[in-house]
Amino acid sequence: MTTVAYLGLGANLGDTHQSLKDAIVSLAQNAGIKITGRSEIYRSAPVDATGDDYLNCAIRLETTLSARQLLTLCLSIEKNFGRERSFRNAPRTLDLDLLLYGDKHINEPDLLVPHPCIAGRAFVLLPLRDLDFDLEIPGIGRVTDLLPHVAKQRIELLTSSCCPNRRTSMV
Ligand code: PH2
Ligand code: MG
Ligand code: MG
Repeated sequence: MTTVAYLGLGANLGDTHQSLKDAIVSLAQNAGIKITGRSEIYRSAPVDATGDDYLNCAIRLETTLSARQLLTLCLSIEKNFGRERSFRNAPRTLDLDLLLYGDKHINEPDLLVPHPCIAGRAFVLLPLRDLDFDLEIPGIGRVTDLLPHVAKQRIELLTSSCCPNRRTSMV
């Protein structure tokens, strides 16, 4: 059985653009993962965090892995990229967040799906809209309806390549 999942990628330490690209390659090397879409890459101001601007993007994948296996894989890839967890939301070489796993709700201490921060963050919503314009976040609402509420967050497009769904405005 396969499940469609969405991951959010972020980095604000080191060669961030290269790290996002390499992380996608690392994920694709797993036999249980088929990447079916990647968003544009955005530069965004840190939200509830310090340090340099982030680069962010998101990917869609089909996977035979469970949500727990996917989380474990993400954590191990983050570690391979030199991620250190010195304090909450510390600058990081790579952050891989499991945003959505099918239409599942998961409520475990270290695994909350949908990701609890999806609704309030432009750096998650804009990449998700690139991937699927009509995406509905289970129990929360449509990405396009959430975007106007985060319109004040500073975010700009870094790449412009792959996404027919992309619109420049948040409303
Ligand atoms: N990630 C955070 C906290 N704040 N801000 C931006 N712009 N991008 C992020 O990926 C990000 C953040 C916690 O994971
Ligand atoms: Mg995160
Ligand atoms: Mg994370």
